[in-house]
Amino acid sequence: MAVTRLTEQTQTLKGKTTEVQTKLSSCPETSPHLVGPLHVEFNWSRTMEAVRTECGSSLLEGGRYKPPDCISHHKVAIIIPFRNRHQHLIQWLYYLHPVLQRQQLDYGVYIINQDGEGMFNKARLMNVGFAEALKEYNYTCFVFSDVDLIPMNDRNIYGCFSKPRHLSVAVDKFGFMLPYSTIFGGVVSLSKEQYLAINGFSNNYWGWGGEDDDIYQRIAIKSMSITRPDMATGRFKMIKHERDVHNELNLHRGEILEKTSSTMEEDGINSLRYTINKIEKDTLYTFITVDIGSPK
Ligand code: BGN
Repeated sequence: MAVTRLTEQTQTLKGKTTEVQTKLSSCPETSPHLVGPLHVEFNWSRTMEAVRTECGSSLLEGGRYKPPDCISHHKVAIIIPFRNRHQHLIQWLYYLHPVLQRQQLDYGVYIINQDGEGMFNKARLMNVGFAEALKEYNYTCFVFSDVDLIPMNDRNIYGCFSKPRHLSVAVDKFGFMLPYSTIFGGVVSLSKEQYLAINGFSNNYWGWGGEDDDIYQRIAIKSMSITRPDMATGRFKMIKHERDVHNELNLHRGEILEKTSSTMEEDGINSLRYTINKIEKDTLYTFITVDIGSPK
């Protein structure tokens, strides 16, 4: 399908600016720019400024990108729940921007930063990312990623498919294997429809653990299944770190998880409450600082 996009402004001889319409077609099914396995290592330290210089020239403000020569199949908001992980963010941005561009995605990167020092709530931050990204652009696909997970193969597409997708299937930390068959954490993608069908994520997991199993439950309860790449394509490196402060193991996670089927219709994107404290536009990302409240 040919789509018209205003792509250029040209100067006429008389110095007047005219807009030239260029017909763009859909991007190919598989991007010709993919290279496969990637070398990933973390024994370097670049500044954010250096990454901006290296990766920023192709980006629009807020960490936005569209392929210049075709219309992407995927309009993707990448949502990263965040607090106090500046070094990891530098590494994530350095590795991911080139990958996402080789994948010919129409994408934006949203860092959802939990304000304050209260207990961390990753799933609630991911819900905020969904809501805030949609205020900016008609995204059709949402990739939720931990800030410390870097893909080792660019054929692992950060897009959406006919089923919710688990992308980080072979993480070095777990010996490049699934730790258990229903794991659905790390890096996952859901289309807007798939996400809304499960009422987004639970808002009630404070601290570490369980929120990803809850998402899996929601998908299963709605009679959906998940897809995964093969174990070679789905390899990831995790940046090693200590457990964050104020993200202690959630001792209630088991009991909340048992009740998912009876609570999910009332607990999710439809019950999300939050206050945006700041939105900052960097070349490499949109940084949203949010007050998500505290456990009742
Ligand atoms: C599981 C956690 C997940 C976590 C994986 C991998 C729970 C729920 C117990 C009822 N699930 O054990 O949240 O992503 O380990 O670390 O703790």
